[in-house]
Amino acid sequence: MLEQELESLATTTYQKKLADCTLQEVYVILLNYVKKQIDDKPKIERKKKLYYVSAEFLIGKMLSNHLINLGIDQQVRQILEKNGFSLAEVEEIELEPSLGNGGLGRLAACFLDSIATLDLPGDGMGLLYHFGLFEQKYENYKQCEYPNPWIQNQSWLNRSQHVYDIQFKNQTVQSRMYELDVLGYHGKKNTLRLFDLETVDESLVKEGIDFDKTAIEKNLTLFLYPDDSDEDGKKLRVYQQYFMVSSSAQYIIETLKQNHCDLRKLNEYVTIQINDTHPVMIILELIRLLHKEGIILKEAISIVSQTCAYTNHTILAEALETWPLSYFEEIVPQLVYIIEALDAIADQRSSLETTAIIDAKGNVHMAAIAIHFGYSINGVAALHTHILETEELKDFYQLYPTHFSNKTNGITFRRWLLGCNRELSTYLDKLIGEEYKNNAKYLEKLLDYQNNQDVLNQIRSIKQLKKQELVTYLKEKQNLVINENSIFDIQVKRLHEYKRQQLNVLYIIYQYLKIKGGYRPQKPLTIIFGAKAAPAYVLAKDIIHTILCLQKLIQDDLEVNPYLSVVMVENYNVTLGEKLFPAADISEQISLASKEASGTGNMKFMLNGAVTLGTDDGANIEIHDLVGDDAIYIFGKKSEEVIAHYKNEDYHAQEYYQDEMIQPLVDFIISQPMLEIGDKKSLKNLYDNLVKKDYFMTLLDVKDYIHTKDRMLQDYLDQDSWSKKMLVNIAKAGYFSSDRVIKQYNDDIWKL
Ligand code: 26Q
Repeated sequence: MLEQELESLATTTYQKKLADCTLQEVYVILLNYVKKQIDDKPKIERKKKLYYVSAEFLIGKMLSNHLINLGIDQQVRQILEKNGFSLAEVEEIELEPSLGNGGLGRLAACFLDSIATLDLPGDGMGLLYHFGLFEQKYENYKQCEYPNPWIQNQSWLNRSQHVYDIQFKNQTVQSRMYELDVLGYHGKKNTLRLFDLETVDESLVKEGIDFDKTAIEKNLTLFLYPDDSDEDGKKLRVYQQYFMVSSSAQYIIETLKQNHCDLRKLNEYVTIQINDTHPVMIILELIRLLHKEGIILKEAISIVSQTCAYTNHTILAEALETWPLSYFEEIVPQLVYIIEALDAIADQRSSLETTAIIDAKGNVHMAAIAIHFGYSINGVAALHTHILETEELKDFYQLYPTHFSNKTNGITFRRWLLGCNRELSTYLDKLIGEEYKNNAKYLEKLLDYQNNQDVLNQIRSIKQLKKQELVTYLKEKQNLVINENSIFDIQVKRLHEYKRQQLNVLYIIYQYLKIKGGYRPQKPLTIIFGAKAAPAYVLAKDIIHTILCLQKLIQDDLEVNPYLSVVMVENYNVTLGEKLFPAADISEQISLASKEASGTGNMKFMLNGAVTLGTDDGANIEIHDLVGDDAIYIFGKKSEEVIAHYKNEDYHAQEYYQDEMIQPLVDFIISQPMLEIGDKKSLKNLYDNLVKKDYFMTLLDVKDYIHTKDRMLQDYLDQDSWSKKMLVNIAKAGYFSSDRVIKQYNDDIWKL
């Protein structure tokens, strides 16, 4: 049946038999077949609808995901194989949509999957960036950035007939909506709506990722978060944000009117989840549009306040957006009277400077708008929410205690288990049954087998298979050579000082020097990194440079390379993540306690049987609570101590650097062998920073990190006890299904 349909598509499209098609043609046949299947699926409909507004949706490739959710992946796999193809090679044709930076964008994608799976009506709203986040390449051991065009002629995107005028002070541009189907697991569908500038001009980009930042009518949807280190870049962000929220708000109101809904009852029909501060202007725009519809301002403000909910993803001060009021005057003056009205109301509710919308310097605090004029605010892990309530947002918490709640993040098991680790999921199917696919809690059934030798062996051999697959893939794609019989220790995430890739760097140096001194580890270790640095983040790029220099140094050192290697994969993205998580033995989650709001990579590793080496931060704490002391390795200072150091200003890197164990490690960064490979300025910058500033307290935790990691590597050698740790991690990962989180959002916040 399915096979006949694919054959007939091959005939009508290419006048060939399926077996004679090229991979490209097979991909297009599958694309069209799946799109048609999805067309026939009903939309999820109820009285009230959720709009999840986000500047990022890091959705990953769609083909396999759709096949899984349609329940036809096995069948398609077999048909392809019968005709001489593999699904894996067909997947390679599809380009990954480049619509996010990291955690926040990937979370939005997992949430859409779970919302549809739970049969809740909820659409994503965002932007269609043509070049998305830059593509990373290494040249001379340094990160270089290139545009990342990902929109193919034949793609999952559907162009809609919805076009909106977006009014800026100096010009009006048009926004067109594109749609992507979001399919629930064995279920119905929702839509991801992405807005694009009608007059966008890709030819504006000539070399690298540079372009004329002032040509708004051509550039608005070219890139995700263009470098905002200069004035024009910052303003472009304001243009992008307004474009996104005005398009979304116009679509929402148009839809309500079509359905003859009373706009005064907006909150009975609509709820809007604002993903971080980036879409906060939707509050202002909705108030403006309701006011324009004849609703008095005061009432419009009240209606919108009952409709919007905000999620905070970070406590890093620099990420909490503020814009000078003058930007609004210059770009979207129609919002200024609303900001001033909201500011006046906020002042009446509290006279504290910490909760002001417009501060004394004339800056507009986007988070303050969302908290005063929304009905819910949540953090993304227990510790994170606690810190928001007691530290960062404590004055808001005093004002609106009932608006605060915690929603610990989650991940979709469709992509992060069924999709990326079919061997593990089919093994689980046989062992514990398939209930866990609908209720991830059932993964705990696996605990019954923690002393079963055969099960432990099976889990270990699946891990070995995934390691071999990764080795083959990275050899083919990036010409990297990895010993499949080594321990795979993986740290993949955006590059940021607070995530402390530099701590891992110091461990590498420690291990390198030990081997140079005659130590011979029993089992070789491969430390794998993947990370992009923001183009203007100099120190982050210097850390990448240091890692690439170490990679080269160790690769060329015959004395060391049998025991230790460092691999930094290029252009880490969702697709690479799908290969890396299943292959990991050790999951590095080593942020400075209090700084990583949640983390979600930690959950993907855990679900695939890696053991966490982490600090008491974000969701690591909840992983620890679930798996117990024996199946996780926790080190470093607790968040209270870290927060106290910041308050008392009593952390001085210099004092830690003086230590006889630490000093040689830091010094090695600017040693002769490193300088022979790398760039002095860059290496020296990292060295100086660690010795003199070290804002994220790397040296505070380095000794504990080294000792804990050594202990972990030692424990790895006891294969059975290690396999048991793997099993416990998999069994307990059910809590981190995004289905659980979405149910909580719906029960507590959306009430769809
Ligand atoms: C803000 C202003 C100017 C320029 C850029 C930004 C900006 C861009 C992206 C600020 C923040 C982001 C992204 C943040 C992010 O990804 N946060 C992560 O969210 C995850 C999902 O909740 C958490 O698991 C991570 O802990 C958190 O770091």
